[in-house]
Amino acid sequence: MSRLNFRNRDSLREALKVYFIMGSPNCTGNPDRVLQEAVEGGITLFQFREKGSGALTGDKKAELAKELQQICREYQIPFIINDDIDLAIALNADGVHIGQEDEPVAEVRNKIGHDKIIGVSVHSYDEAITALRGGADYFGIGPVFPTNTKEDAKPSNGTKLIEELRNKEFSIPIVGIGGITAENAGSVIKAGADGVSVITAISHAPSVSEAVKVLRKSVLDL
Ligand code: FQP
Ligand code: MG
Repeated sequence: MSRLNFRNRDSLREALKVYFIMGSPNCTGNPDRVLQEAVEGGITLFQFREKGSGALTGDKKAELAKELQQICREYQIPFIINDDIDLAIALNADGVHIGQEDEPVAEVRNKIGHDKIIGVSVHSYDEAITALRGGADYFGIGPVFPTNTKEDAKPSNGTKLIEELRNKEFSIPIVGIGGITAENAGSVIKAGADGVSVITAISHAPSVSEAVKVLRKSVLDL
């Protein structure tokens, strides 16, 4: 089967536009159903982040990951795994997302190979330089706005770092994260991000597909 090269910067910029992150702790209902509705609504990228209170582990985590990966495949949406490099390799996921407390980017690149996406969370200019040199494909920058989803979230910093990196001629794809909604998504794109990443704004919406459509509009119709 021929595949798109998701690591290509322009493909990645497109994929980052409406980036949904989710695991079972973020869903009140069935995670498969939530993702199914989200892909129908038009998300462009998905990250499996099985973390927080009640998170699945071991075989149960891997089972859920496979189910969600299958849904992504049907819609040709790249499937990224948060933190768990071994699971990403086992499932032949399209990529991984790592933070500053996770394995160094260069090590992760050695493990997963050159055709996989590596996203890295960065909170400063220095972290950005290190991640870029290590071989990151995109940066996740946030929290842009206050968020309750992540227990260890840093204070929100607005779009300052996104603007700073763009002013310093960083051309790497960037996605904003943290407290983003359809109302404030436009400001994140205007600051220089290629897309927005959300958990709760989609997973807790009364209508998941409607929430995705509204978010899509706020990002794509600028
Ligand atoms: N940005 C993104 C993305 N995804 C993430 N998971 C994070 C940032 C946060 O390691 P990290 O990454 O700091 O914390 P955790 O592992 O708890 O998520 F860019 F994809 F939107
Ligand atoms: Mg992490």
